[in-house]
Amino acid sequence: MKKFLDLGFQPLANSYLDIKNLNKREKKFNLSVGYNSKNNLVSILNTVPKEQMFNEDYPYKSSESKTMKKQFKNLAAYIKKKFDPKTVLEIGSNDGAFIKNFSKKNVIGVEPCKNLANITIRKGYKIYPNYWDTKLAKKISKINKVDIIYSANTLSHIKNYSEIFNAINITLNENGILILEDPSLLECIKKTAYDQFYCEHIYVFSTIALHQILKKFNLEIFYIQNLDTHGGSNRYFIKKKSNSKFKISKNVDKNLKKEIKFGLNKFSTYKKFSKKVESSRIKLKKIFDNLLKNNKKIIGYGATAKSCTVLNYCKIDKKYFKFFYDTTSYKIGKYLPGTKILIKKYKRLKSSEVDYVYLGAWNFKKEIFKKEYNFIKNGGKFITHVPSPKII
Ligand code: DWN
Repeated sequence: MKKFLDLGFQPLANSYLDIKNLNKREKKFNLSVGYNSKNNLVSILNTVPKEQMFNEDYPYKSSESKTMKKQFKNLAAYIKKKFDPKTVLEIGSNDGAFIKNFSKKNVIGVEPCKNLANITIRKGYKIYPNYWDTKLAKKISKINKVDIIYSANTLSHIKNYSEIFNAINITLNENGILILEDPSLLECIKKTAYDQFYCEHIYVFSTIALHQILKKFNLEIFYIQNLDTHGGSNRYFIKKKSNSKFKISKNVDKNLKKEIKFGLNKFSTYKKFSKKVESSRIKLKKIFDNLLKNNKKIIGYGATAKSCTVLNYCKIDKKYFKFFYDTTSYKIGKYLPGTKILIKKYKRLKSSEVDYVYLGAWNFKKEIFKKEYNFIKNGGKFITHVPSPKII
């Protein structure tokens, strides 16, 4: 593993602070990112134990954005129509944004963050409040094997991917389908979206890396959908090698070729990216310094895990911000890790109250701009760092 990026000492991205522990020392780790030329994997070099990140206090809920709810609804309809599965299993079911589109008798969730698991358990869904592993896979497959396994934004969070795929092979029917969805490394590099790296995102996958890893587990990608979500994601449709029911689409090869053409299989590409990250930091800091000098009122929109990386790396803290707005009940009244910026309950933006709004949730720009149409019409401005720092 060769290091190409150092994002400094960072706190745990989703460890929002209570007022009572605002002055306590936070746990920090060195956020460095590397490339492994053997399997083309890009990963963070120092990891945090999973129990410190995914526990009964996990604050992120997938249902907070209309975009994600709609996306999950559409995918569920597609799965029902195309594959007509008897049983669907979701790894990392969060607050149920995906599984709620299925009948309770047809769907199983796995969610180790107990506060989130309880939301869906209370609604009557079958949820295992555990980490996904072979022990749990054996327990589930004793009851029934499943036709579809879906997992969005979860594979990238689990260090031991061998355990994941072994467990999947135990539970998935011979003719079953695995659908994996995660941020695309190609889009991350193209957009200089270095904030895709934080403690929880151990890997940001390229198709080339995943394609290679899956071979070891007798699994293969047969179709890929390129999505807009989370700044550009890939949805991989995967089958067991022995399953001849589904043909491998030409678009798998197209995606592989696109990534190779861009250079995702070369260390020099990542070195170039790291230089762009450094200039992005300088530009963003300059924008904030100028606004502060001119006494502009700045707030943040969407207290994301991604914002933690950006603000701590760029050293933009509570001196610059009045507060952040967020709709998530678990985050309101708390403070962003490291930078200690207060998070307030979301209120519609008014240009008479705020001058500039930093887009922490830049991945939902379309949804947010639609909602804040009046603010923009009345001269309100946003700041973003993706694909390069600017005022919009
Ligand atoms: O992989 C992960 C992704 C899927 O979710 C996790 N590791 C953690 C989390 O990352 P994030 O916090 O960077 O994700 P989002 O989805 O970009 O977070 C959006 C945040 O913005 C949420 O806190 C909700 C908030 N929000 C809001 O306040 N108003 C979002 C929208 C769309 C809004 O209109």
